[in-house]
Amino acid sequence: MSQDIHPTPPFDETNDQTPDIGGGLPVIEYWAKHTLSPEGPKLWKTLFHNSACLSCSWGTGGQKGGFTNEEGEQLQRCMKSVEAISAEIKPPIPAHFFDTHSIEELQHLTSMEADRLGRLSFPVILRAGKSHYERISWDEIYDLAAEALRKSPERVASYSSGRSSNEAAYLLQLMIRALGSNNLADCSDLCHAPSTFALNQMFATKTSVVSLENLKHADCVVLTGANSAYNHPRLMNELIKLRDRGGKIIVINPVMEIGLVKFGSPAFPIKSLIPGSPIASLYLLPIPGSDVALFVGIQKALIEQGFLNTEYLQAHTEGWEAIVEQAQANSWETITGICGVPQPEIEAAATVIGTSERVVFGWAMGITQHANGVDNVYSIANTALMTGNVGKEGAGVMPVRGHSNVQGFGSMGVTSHGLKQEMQQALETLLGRPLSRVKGYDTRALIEAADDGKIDSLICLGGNLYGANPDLTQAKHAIAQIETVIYLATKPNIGHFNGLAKHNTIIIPVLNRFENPHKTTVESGNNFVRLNDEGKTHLTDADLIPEVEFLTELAGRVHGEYPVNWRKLQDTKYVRQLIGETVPGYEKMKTIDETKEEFTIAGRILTEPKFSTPSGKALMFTTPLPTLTLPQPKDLNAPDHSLVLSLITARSYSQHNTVVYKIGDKYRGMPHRNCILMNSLDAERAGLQEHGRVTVQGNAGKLEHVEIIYGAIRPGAALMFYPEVNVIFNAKIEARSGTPAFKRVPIAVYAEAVVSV
Ligand SMILES: Nc1nc2c(c(=O)[nH]1)N[C@H]1C(S)=C(S)[C@@H](COP(=O)(O)OP(=O)(O)OC[C@H]3O[C@@H](n4cnc5c(=O)[nH]c(N)nc54)[C@H](O)[C@@H]3O)O[C@H]1N2
Ligand SMILES: Nc1nc2c(c(=O)[nH]1)N[C@H]1C(S)=C(S)[C@@H](COP(=O)(O)OP(=O)(O)OC[C@H]3O[C@@H](n4cnc5c(=O)[nH]c(N)nc54)[C@H](O)[C@@H]3O)O[C@H]1N2
Ligand code: SF4
Ligand SMILES: [Mo]
Repeated sequence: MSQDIHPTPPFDETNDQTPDIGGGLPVIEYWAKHTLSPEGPKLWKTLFHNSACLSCSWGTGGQKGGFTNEEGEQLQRCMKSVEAISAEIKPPIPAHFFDTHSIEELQHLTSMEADRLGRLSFPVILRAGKSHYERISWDEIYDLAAEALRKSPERVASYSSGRSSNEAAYLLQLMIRALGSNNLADCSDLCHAPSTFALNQMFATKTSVVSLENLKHADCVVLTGANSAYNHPRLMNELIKLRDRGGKIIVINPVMEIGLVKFGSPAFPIKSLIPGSPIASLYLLPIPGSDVALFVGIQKALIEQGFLNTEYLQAHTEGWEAIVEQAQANSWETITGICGVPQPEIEAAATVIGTSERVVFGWAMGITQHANGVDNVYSIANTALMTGNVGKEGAGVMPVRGHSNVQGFGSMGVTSHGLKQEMQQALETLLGRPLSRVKGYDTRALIEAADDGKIDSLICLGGNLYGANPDLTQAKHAIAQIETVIYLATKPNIGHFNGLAKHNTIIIPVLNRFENPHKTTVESGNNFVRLNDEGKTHLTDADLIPEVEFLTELAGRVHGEYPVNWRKLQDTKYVRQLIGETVPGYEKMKTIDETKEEFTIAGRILTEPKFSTPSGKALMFTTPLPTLTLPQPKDLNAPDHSLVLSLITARSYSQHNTVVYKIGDKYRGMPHRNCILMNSLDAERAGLQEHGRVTVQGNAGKLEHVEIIYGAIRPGAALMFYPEVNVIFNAKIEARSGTPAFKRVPIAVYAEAVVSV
């Protein structure tokens, strides 16, 4: 008999369209369909290539083959990896495609249609006043790009997404900083920036302190605001193994994500794949945005149950008394009133944490993408410290990162949030002068600055700046104020057709990770550096360029030989040497070309409670409980009878960020993109019905004809898919990290008027 505690209905109500387990046979069907299709041989070849998976930060694959994780365990590729590769090995966009399709036509493409156009395979430009993208020569590209970079440094910016290599990331930031600009906006600004900020304040580190090996020793995992069954599938194997060895898992999420209840993993074909393995021992469903209150509640219960580790707090932390006081001062009524989780469930969570020996606290976007995202992270880490769970084997704080190399971008210095002292000094020595003291624009600040006409030139290393931002109308308008925008990309996306510059928009087709003619490296969310071997592209007659080649050529034209011989750096071995000399913890990069030794970055994994803060202790910060209100319908320009809900904007099962691979989400029972997942109680309270069509109105726009889907989600909350939904709201911004509150968006929902004749 299972001892697992799950909330009673109506929270765990599901609709009949959804499967009983996450993962399971559909995963195998997907593998079979793709690997046995005409693209199969190419897919297999790529899967076996010695390079890291393109998709998520879990970081599977590398020198020991595509299927191995850093512990040398085999069969670690998931279906998401196949999905990502399959999108990259598509045929090229036909040579005359852009001649026959105007920009106006292209602006009507959905995300999925844009991706399905094929691989970008020749450079194009859209000139002011022209109706079509047209081919452009490399000479003209370099002339235009160099001229764009020669504008005054504070008017030049970059944006990047975490799929490119460490080498490209390092070169990008060196080129921009050598101009005297710190405008290095990055997708992490929209993602884990609150984790980076909070961990740096508390522990003087910016990343997870847990290694994969460490995770294998945990006897409890608290997974908050992360839908890992969709977004980090190989983490699920670790959770299954943890349950098998008698450990406990607490899941905290306003949505009952089926894969976090039970997951069928192909890695365990007999015992797990079909029946599914239990994941959550305890599943708590808080009100979106209330995690601080919930964690303060857990802290209160830990104190009441005698689990406060005072000895540890005294020896290894500062500021703990205020945290204890805060937990004691807030009443149970206040806490449960804010988070909506009953006291016995919070107490049960505290008992599980308090009686476990080694607890790992993991989290993702459900924690960071809130107006108080930094406080959310503080409250999780405070809970970990109160139980002595940071700085020991098998325990710690583990932000579950996004893109496959987003963490590497941070390590390489692609950030506008300030560098580690050591790295700043190393760069200043290299540049022979101080870095600019003008704070750079992060992603939101970049959009605001562009909107105000303060940006002349923007270079985008991957990503979809337009589609990833809230308020797409503003994003489009803002990008349109920039004179020159240069996109380096592997595939077309809606940003290339809607994020258009005032004068010139240039799209440069690049080789991806498994196609580059040179070696590259990436860093996983577990702080492990992977070496990717050289590869070949299937686009034989195409005119693509490696990112490193483009960046070094451009930098050479702008900077001459300052501060390095850029053209020499086209051999990425020399970039790795520079990285080894200037990036803290990356010393082993200097010799990786000879040794081929992939490595864990020095100083990141904490197995002893010794922190790099000035006092050597972890600093704890109090976390004000959030006041969670929702506007009135009229504040959103909606009819008075509208239902106001707090909307979670998230990923469907088959998408990678702004790129949609398939329109439905079978695990949540959402058949297409224009659906809203809500609790039946809410709908019925407002006189709405399942499959009814509604208008969903935010503070910046509305979506019409949206289909209601009933699901296992807290009453008062709803879920829709990004990027489509980004058109309806302008998000609140977390003040310390700049991250938008994508997970608590106030919306008004109302039935469409029935036109009578
Ligand atoms: N296949 C695939 N893999 C991916 C990605 C992808 O798009 N596709 N994207 C990559 C990137 S860049 C990232 S950042 C990660 C994203 O990985 P996730 O963070 O898992 O992605 P989201 O879809 O944003 O899901 C957030 C989860 O938080 C929950 N949540 C929302 N609000 C709250 C709240 O207030 N409190 C709590 N406790 N939970 C809440 C939601 O219900 C949802 O389950 O995945 C990475 N991996
Ligand atoms: N409403 C809402 N908005 C969100 C989020 C949310 O949860 N809700 N999540 C936010 C998060 S966590 C993130 S990380 C951002 C994601 O924001 P981005 O990282 O900007 O967007 P992606 O969709 O990942 O970018 C995909 C594009 O990258 C390009 N690309 C892929 N591989 C490569 C490569 O190797 N090199 C180059 N040069 N280009 C490549 C392709 O052109 C592809 O179309 O979105 C954010 N926006
Ligand atoms: S878990 Fe992430 S890194 Fe591992 S194979 Fe799947 S998508 Fe790739
Ligand atoms: Mo992300």
